[in-house]
Amino acid sequence: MKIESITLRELRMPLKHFFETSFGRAESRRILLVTVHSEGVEGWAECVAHDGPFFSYEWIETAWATIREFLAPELLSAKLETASDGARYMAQIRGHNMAKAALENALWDAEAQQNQQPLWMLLSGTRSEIACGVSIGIQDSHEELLENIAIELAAGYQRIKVKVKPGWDMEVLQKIRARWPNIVLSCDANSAYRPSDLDHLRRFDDFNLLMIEQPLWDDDIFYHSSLQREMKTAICLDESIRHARDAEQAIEMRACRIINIKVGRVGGFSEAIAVHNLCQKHGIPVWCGGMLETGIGRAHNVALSTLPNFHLPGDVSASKRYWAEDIVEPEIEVSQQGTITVSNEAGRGYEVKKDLIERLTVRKEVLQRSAATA
Ligand code: OSB
Ligand code: MG
Repeated sequence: MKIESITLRELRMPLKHFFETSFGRAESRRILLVTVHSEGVEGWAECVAHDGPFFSYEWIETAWATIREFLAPELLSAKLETASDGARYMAQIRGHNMAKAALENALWDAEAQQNQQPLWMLLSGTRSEIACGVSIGIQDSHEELLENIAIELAAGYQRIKVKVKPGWDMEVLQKIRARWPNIVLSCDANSAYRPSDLDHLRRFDDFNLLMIEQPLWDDDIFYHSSLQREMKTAICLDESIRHARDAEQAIEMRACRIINIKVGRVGGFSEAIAVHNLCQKHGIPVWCGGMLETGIGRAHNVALSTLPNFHLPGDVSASKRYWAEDIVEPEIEVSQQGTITVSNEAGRGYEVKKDLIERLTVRKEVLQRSAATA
């Protein structure tokens, strides 16, 4: 795979509805898109870094600068056989997984197109349909949250996840369970609690939750393992799992019983597959997390979710929950049974709407293969 150039674009897109977590509220997104131009095809991917360093230290400006200064030059002078080789060329740059993932995933999309093969097959996926859940943010009132849950259940979603934090937890869960005693329900704290909250955290056990996601620090495994011993509810790690080695430690230490895989957080499809395979070997089910992606990142999440150990519904939901108009065609749609049927087109399976992308673009930079390596 010879890479002739790489295009970076920043888009501004308002969210249909604000999304609030324990670390803050987002009303809109700055979207970083990567296009890899290689031997007649365009591989597209989305960098899932957000507008500020809150979910992780990466944000759109660090990703843009790291890609431009360090990662893209590696790939533009590399000799790649396959997309996964890209990960090895970028490995000497520490961290910056979301920036790396955007490049590597664009290579996978390009490779799938060059092979005239659907991306999910290139990733060794085995499902033609994936199970979908929704993640519902903190709302202005309990009533609004309950109303939102009712809407998503009526749409067919198989699992409801609510964001929690101190002051938006026990009462909220009580009200949800009073109205829907039997739905598949989980919660995500995004690091809002501390080990000293143990007595409080134990009360999550009263709600028959599928899991509690990332209750403690974003970079912690050790204290989660102490906490898992004290709780019946399965802990799921999100932020703490940056690569397969983290997953291995977490499993060894029994810090969680479930792992959320976000392809951006772990640095790309190669590492996501490694985390998936490791979890499968140890009997730890995984599910695909979301980062409020546009259709491009979402298409990649759909493809990843076809791997066999994605046993639980992911945070991969319909485009229309986020965007007035998505930048792919068709938009990502979810059936009344809460499933997405995987596309059998070559590559990511969703066309990019180039005119719309051009109109939404506020910044663009083309990185060329240097004359010396051409
Ligand atoms: O922790 O899973 C998370 C959104 C932004 C940052 C972190 C998270 C989330 C979500 C939303 O839960 C998932 C989605 O709908 O894309
Ligand atoms: Mg999470």
